[in-house]
Amino acid sequence: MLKFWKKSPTADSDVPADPARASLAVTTPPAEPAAEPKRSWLDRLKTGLKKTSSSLTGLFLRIQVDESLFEELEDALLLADCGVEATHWLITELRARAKSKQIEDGAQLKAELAELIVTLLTPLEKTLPLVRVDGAKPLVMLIAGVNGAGKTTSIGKLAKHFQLADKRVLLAAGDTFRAAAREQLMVWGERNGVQVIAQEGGDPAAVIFDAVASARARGFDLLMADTAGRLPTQLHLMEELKKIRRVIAKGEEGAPHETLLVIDGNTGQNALAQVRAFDGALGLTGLIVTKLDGTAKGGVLCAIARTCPVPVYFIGVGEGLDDLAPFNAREFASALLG
Ligand SMILES: Nc1nc2c(ncn2[C@@H]2O[C@H](COP(=O)(O)OP(=O)(O)O)[C@@H](O)[C@H]2O)c(=O)[nH]1
Ligand SMILES: [Mg+2]
Repeated sequence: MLKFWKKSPTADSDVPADPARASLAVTTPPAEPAAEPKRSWLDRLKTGLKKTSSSLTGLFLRIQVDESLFEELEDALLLADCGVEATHWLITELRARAKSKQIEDGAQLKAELAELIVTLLTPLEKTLPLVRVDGAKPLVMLIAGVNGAGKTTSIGKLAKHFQLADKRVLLAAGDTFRAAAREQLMVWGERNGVQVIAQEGGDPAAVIFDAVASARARGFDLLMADTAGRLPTQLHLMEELKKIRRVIAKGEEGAPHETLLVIDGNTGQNALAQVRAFDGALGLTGLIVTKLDGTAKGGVLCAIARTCPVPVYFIGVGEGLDDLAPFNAREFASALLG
């Protein structure tokens, strides 16, 4: 049985109508308790990437730019999850620049590396479109990823951002394996005053198909479909995801319009295998990289940029409603290099 759920008719009364707030940048909720001053997301990102930034910055304190510095830098980039290809590219370019510009001190070399990282990461910077190319509604987003990557949490955070951009949002609880997953999405829905379409058990493709029909019939701007976590090696589950995609495509012109993979920023080089496998199965349009506030080393974005460049729409920097920020190459590079 399909369940329709909404918190209270007044729940979205705090959604501002000001289109100037339509940017997806981080916003401060009016009712959040102010036990301690909330740090900006950039601060949280910087703290999260501290380990990487201090090991890199430490190297640049050297007075002399010599061969051993490049070698240690190479090791540090590999340890920071940059991967072999991106590390090789960065070091090769850095050597060339150091030579052509006759760089002799660490600070100057660090500035060059920062610019190279920005160059590497900039192609990943892209704004998630909130309207369809054909102008019709709804824009359907399918969210996939391994278990615990942060899919449901990111959907909850995005629902709020989209509402602040004056969009009417509907959520589909496509993780039908676990009752807890459905409940979790409903809690996020409740926090935002957003409706959730859910079904007890059953076929995730059918739940999402119904949600698409409902979103269209009721004029919603956006539909975000959650899915159960799966590993790329679980082939039957990857097939199920392809089926979900096919069924959505039958239900709505051009849908899903966005197919997003959520990656845990702590996954290291395995993130690349995830991007490749999910891209192969679904054709990804974007990524959300979560948990960059914890023990993540951050270099994984360089690896993605170099070997499987799928746009990174958002990065997650905490568990709260506001802890999601649009990816910005320059800010990220500055956090990575401290
Ligand atoms: N620190 C931190 N935790 C996060 C972030 N995103 C999600 N989480 C946590 O990761 C756990 C798994 O998230 P969930 O959304 O249930 O993952 P799912 O299985 O992919 O749906 C939860 O405890 C979340 O609170 C993030 O950006 N930072
Ligand atoms: Mg989930």
